[in-house]
Parts: sequence; C-alpha cells; structure tokens
Amino acid sequence: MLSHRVYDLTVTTQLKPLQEWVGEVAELTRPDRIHWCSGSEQEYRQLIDQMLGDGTLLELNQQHYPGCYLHRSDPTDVARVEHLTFVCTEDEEDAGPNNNWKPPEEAKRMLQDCFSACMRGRTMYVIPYCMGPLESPYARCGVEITDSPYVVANMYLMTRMGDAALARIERDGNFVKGLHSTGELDPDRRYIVHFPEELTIMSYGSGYGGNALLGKKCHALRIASYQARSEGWLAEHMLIVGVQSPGGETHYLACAFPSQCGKTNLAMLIPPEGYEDWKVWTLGDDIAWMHLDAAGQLRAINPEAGYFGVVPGTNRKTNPNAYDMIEADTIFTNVAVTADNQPWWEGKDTGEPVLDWVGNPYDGANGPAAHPNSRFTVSAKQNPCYSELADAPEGVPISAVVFGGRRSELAPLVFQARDWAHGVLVGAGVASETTAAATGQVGVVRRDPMAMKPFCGYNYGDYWAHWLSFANRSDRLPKVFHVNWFRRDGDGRFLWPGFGENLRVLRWIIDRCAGRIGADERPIGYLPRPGDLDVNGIDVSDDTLNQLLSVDSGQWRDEVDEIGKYLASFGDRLPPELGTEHDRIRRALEA
Ligand code: OXD
Ligand code: MN
Repeated sequence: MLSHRVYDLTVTTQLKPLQEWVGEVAELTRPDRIHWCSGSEQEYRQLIDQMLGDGTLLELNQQHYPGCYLHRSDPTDVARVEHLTFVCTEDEEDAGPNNNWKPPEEAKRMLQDCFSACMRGRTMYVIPYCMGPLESPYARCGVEITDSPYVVANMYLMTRMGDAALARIERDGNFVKGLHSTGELDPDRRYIVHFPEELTIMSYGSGYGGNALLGKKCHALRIASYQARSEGWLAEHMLIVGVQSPGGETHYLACAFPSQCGKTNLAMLIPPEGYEDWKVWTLGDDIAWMHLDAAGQLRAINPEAGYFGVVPGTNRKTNPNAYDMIEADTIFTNVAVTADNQPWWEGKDTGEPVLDWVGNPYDGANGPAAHPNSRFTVSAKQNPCYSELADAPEGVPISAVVFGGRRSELAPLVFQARDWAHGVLVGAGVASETTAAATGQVGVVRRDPMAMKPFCGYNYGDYWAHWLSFANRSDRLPKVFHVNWFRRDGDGRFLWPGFGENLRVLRWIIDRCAGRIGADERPIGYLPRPGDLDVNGIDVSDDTLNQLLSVDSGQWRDEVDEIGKYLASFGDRLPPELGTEHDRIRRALEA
C-alpha cells in the first residue's frame, strides 16, 4: 500500500489559492519533498553543487570560465516542440488555426495521467517568480512547480524569483500557474499545454528551455498575449534596445524577428568603426510587454531578467558583448568541450572540440560539435551594455516597432510602413527561412506574423484586431518598420555586412522617427533614398546598395497574394481593416 504523505503548506504562504494549488499538485505528483525557492544566492549554489554531484551539471574550466557549467540534455530533447504544444480554450475558434488545440477537459485527463505520481522519489520545487521589475505595474507574476533543479537554476538566472516575488504575489492575490515535470523524457509523452482562460500551463516530458522554463515562452508570450488582449496591452516576441546618438538623445526600439534571426546580437550591438560616439543599451533580447501610458505613449518592459541565447556563432566579431558576458557565471546547454574543458561551439574562433554535445569523442564526421540550438543562460546584469532603465517600473518609451525576417530574396534592407494599420499588415506579413530553434525542416520560408507564430496564445485574427485597435486609443503610436539583414546576391553571398553595421539602418529609422529625413514613397512603404543610408567606410558599393533597396514588383505581387491567401485562412476572425489594407497595397503594386 502507498504511504500517505501529508504536505504541510501553511508555513510557506498565507495565500490560500496558492496553498491549495500546491497541495493539489503534491497530491497528484507525490514528491518526496517540497522545496519553496527563496531565490537566494546560497540556494542557487546548493542546487549547483547538488547537480554537480549527480552529473546533471559538469564543471567547465573554472580558470577561464569561473562559475560556468555544462548541462547535456537528453539527445531527443533539444528544442521547442511546436507539434506538441497546445492552446486549450473552451471554443476551438478562440485558439485559432495558428495553434494546436484540444478540448480542455480532454487535455487535462491526458495530463493527469502523465503527472500522476510522476515526482515520486524526487523533490518538488515551488518557484514564485515575477515577470518584469518587481515594482512595475506592468509586471505579472507566476508560480512554476517543477521537479527539475536545472529549471530552478535557469529560472534563478532568467527571472526575478523567490521571496520577493512571493511577496508581490501575496499582494496581488493572483498568479499564473505553471506545472512542469521532466517525466520520463519520452518524446511520445511530451506535451506543452496552455489553458489561457485559466491562466494555467502544464508541461510534461521535456527539460529543454522554452518547454520547461515556463516563465519565458509559455507565460510571457502565450498566456500573457491572451491576458494582454483582455487588459489592453501587448505581449510580444521582441527585443528592446536603446540607441543613443552622439547628441545624447536615446530612442528605444522594439524589434520582432523569428527565432534565430539575430535578436540577441541586435539587442547587444556594438557600434562599428566610425560610430564610436554612439551607444547601444540592451533592455531585452526576446520579449517585450508594451502598454500605453496616460499620455498615449507606448512603453515597454522586458519581463525577463536574463538571456537564454543561442551559442553557435557567438564570437568576438559577431557579438563581443555576449562573448565576454558568457565567460563567467553561465549555464551552457549542449555545447561541445575542449581538451582543457572549456566550452566550444561552431563559430568560436579559439580552441578545438574533443567531445561533442552528447559527450562522445568528436571526430568531425557526425555533424557539428555543439548542437545548433545549444544555449547559454546568463543573468542580464552581466551584459556590459545593460540599460539602467531595464529595472525601471515605468519601462521605456518606444519610438519604433521593427519587424524583420530572414529572407534571401524579396524584402529590402529596410522600409517604413505608411501608418499603424499598414504596420500591422507588415507585421502580419512577416515570413522567415526556418532554422534549428524549433524542430522541423531548416531553410524553408514559413509565415510567422509578428514573429509570434509559435507564441500567440489565441486566434491570430483576434490578435490583429487587437493590434489595430491601438490606433483608436493613441495618436502618438510608434512608427513601424521592416528590416532584412539576410538578402543574398545571385551567388548566395550576403549583400549586407550585418552585425554592428546594422546600426546604420537603425540610424535611418531613428531619423525617420524624429522627422529628420525624407524617403522614397513606394507601394510597399517608405524606403531610404540614394545617399540617405550611411555606408561610409564599409564595403557596400552603390550597386549593392541598389540591390539591397530594390523592390521587384512582380515578386512582391506574388508575395502579397501569398499573404492574402494566408490572411483569408482566418475566415471571419480576420479584421476587415486588414483586408482593406492588403487590397490597397495589392492595387498600388498593380499601378
Ligand atoms: C527562443 C526562440 O528560444 O524564439 O527565443 O526560439
Ligand atoms: Mn525567441
């Protein structure tokens, strides 16, 4: 007979709904112990030691990488799993064709079965966390229950968690519920399930970042986007960056790119040669929560407090800030190691791998040494260009919203939407060539409106209507732009140098926001005129610049037709205004 363990929760919180929920979860999952996370450094150290002891973490070379550890995930568990990610609303239409759906009751039955006694022999960790600065009216809280100490350590680096978050939760009286177990890591019993109407997440069978650190994609995007719609704000897959010009004026930009289009690099950009007197400040590299303030200004906070960044490709040229930042106090997941136990990844220009990401001897024959989706987890405070406003409760005023994608053809380096409604269409038209961040095929163009395809927690049609509604609430909304750093020439070479040089494009965007510079009006929007973009000192010829800014009407008509077909698939949930905007562009391209 099973012994009946009694879990005493009254000592931990006075908040009844939290007590009750933790109690119910414990009854269901039957852990040996319950640990309420305080969020102290000592607790973090203890968890690290425990994981070093049982092999969950491996110590990296402490001379060169102090406080850095390596975690090797299960080889079948290396990325988000979109086909196993569900949004379970009462009405299927509310989840929309952009989400996988199951009836909530059916999903719960399935999950009850998975979670039943799944924590036997394990410790159940209760992590109160706050997404956003603790004192911000824009922040929202959650509690994640997990049986993974790796998740706790990552949440410690990525969020404001522990006692201070619990105090806020007790003040607010409400929180998002997130239940996670790594289960048996069986790909056939892996489900990432959201119940937006109940502000609840249940994730089973994966230990990988986006599936398991529930504060990030599950809460701060899928659940928050749903919550944001009912409360009148926006939860977006956007980096937030501050660009300070030599005169001292700082503009804040919120930029949405699909996974692995260089969001972290742009957020941490280092001004290139010739731009030494410019400064770039990072607010966030992945998620922005944006609210209109009383004056109608859109303001953004970063709900996260750390980065879960893609490692391969990081080096002193592509992202020197990140390269320095991850030399201490970083958890690496699925990188390779060198003979002297330093982390190694493709694109790192020093050292050589001797063990691949699985831990096998590396001989170069079986693919890359580091997994293409290997990651670093690090506190944002370690970023040398961490903005002092990253902790400001009121967030930062956004001058420009920038969409982008990885397109080897078609999309010019930069263009500006005519107005907000056109900007919403530009966002809805985002598409990108796929990469390794999600499982599936690499290199195919997929539609990824607002870069939210995997993350929008409700019907895209309703989401666009929500975006459009901001025009009725403010007449000082940010300007909207689209960029493409990835255009290639006929031989497949990138036309634009990218990285730090992207600041030249941001400069044009800022000048447009400040009303300091004119533009060419074209059917797809406003483009820089010859001479408007500063290409002094870089190897971009007039001819290359012309190619970068060229708009092929035939190709664009096809693209706009594709977008039209895609939008039509949302049926009567598609806001008519978006259809009107689409037809306007289609006609302009015809003319
Ligand atoms: C991420 C992603 O991990 O977008 O940020 O996939
Ligand atoms: Mn992301």
